[in-house]
Amino acid sequence: MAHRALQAWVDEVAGLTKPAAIQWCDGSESQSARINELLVAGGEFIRLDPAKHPNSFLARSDPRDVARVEDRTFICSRETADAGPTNNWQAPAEMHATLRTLLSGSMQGKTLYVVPYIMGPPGSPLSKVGVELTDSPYVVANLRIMTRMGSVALERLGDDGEFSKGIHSVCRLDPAERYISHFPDENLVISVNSNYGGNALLSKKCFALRLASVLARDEGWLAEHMLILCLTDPQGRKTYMTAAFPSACGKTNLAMLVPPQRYSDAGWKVETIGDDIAWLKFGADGRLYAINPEAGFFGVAPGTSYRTNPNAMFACRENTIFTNVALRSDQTVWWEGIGGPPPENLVDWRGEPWTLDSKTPAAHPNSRFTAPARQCPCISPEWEQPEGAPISAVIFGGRRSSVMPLVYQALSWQHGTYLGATMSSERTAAAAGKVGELRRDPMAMLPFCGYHMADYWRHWLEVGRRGGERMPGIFHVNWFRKDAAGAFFWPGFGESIRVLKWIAERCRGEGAAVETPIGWLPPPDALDISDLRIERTAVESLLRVDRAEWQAEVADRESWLARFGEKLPPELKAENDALRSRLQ
Ligand code: SAT
Ligand code: MN
Repeated sequence: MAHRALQAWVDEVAGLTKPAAIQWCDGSESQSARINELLVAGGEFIRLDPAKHPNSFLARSDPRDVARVEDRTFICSRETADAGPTNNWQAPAEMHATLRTLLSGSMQGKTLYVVPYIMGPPGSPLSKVGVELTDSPYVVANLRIMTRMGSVALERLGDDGEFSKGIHSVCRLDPAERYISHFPDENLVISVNSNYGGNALLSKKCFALRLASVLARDEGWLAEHMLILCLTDPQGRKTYMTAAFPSACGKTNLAMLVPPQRYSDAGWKVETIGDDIAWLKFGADGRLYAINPEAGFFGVAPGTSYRTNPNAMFACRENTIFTNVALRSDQTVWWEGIGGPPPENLVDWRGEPWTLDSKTPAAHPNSRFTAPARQCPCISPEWEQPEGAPISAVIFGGRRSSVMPLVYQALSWQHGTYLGATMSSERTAAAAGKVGELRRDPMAMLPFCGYHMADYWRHWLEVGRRGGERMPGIFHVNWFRKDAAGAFFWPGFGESIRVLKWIAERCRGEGAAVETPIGWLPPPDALDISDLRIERTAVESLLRVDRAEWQAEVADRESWLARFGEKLPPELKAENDALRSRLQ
């Protein structure tokens, strides 16, 4: 190993955790096959039918370890104020002491895997290297899909390249001793007592969002919880867009949108560059370019079907790890919402027999597929382009049954930053808390911003000033507005391309819009919906801006913004005040 600092760090962690062996992951087919075999032999992986799901496996997690744990996630910056009111903070020295005790001898009898990986295309100036030290072969198998892992990363690192550090140990999976701790000043994450998703695959939320958001602040770019897509029109013109929605708002479905027949016949296309995370940096021409730092999808299985998202279904046909889904007797997988009636007999996500009379879901609601992005039929041929994709539109959105129109455009970057900062969504049954309750989730980054949220907004404003006229337009969408009977006005799914079309037109300086107190809205005729079976009155309801409702919204935003105290950028307070007066 030529990289002395990396070798020294591996030695130090091994000295503390006392593994029986150390294995460097090279990313090769043969090593990956050996690790998968090991997982099968140990009962952690069940091999699926090799014809129907080649090289694919089912894993079941500990039933108490099935999701990210926000209350056990810490930002251990030097000062409390650097973490801000939306993060848990603990002093770095204290947290290090706690973790040292937990990690002491935690890998005894196990193998410590050294997993170097690149976030982003290998040749891209926007990419960064991370190294995760883990005692979980399950994590290694997932990282091989989710990142560019192994020798390719060591090559990029050379003798002295910089890298982000992650230490992960399964320990005893004790929920009471679970810590997902970030040390932004050391570019380090330490995660103990969980082996699930974003708690354990440290490349994803921990590095690519929490630590990267801090690097982005210091280096003048943006690390965002956004999908990236390319919309191509019949003239062949491409518009690249990013979109940030809170969970359960259809981000993966929008990223993989299938246009309705009339649109695809006419030559419209939506291609995916990423479904979860975007890193955006200025190019030489002063525009913002986005890369997807990941190489795979860690998608929610329930609700995914050939009807709702055929592209995702094709993506996870082979070389895929399924976690906490149900198993059919023919060694294929099943989950609620996969389409068709449930089979009579299943093994549920806990490994227990499941029948039609069972009262609990067969697949865990947060069950997942880990699938290579390259297997997605609608993956953009440009998705690994080193320079990234030039972004024309940034879309925010949430699940709101009232108030929010189908789509509108911000008046400026500053106004758009305010839209992002006050973004909100109603809770669904999938998350803890009261269903229907409004939760503010700025830029969908509430659990993922690695520093003070108000400083993050200030950074957004600064980036906007730097980019000036070249910045993307900012838009807000809401597919979830309901009528008095509680039915959705908007059909959603593929039909949402009609909204993307208007957004692309606006980005080119075309597309009709009316200025309202909240921003630019399409007049009903500017949306291409003549062939949609939707009443004119429904369209008007979707685009209605109700002053009384908006005045209540402004008041609620006022108290939300006030939570950030002294640090709140005055521009955002000014935007809320300006909206209030425009509504009078
Ligand atoms: O578990 S992950 O953080 O990777 C996915 C999610 O919860 O959004
Ligand atoms: Mn996400």
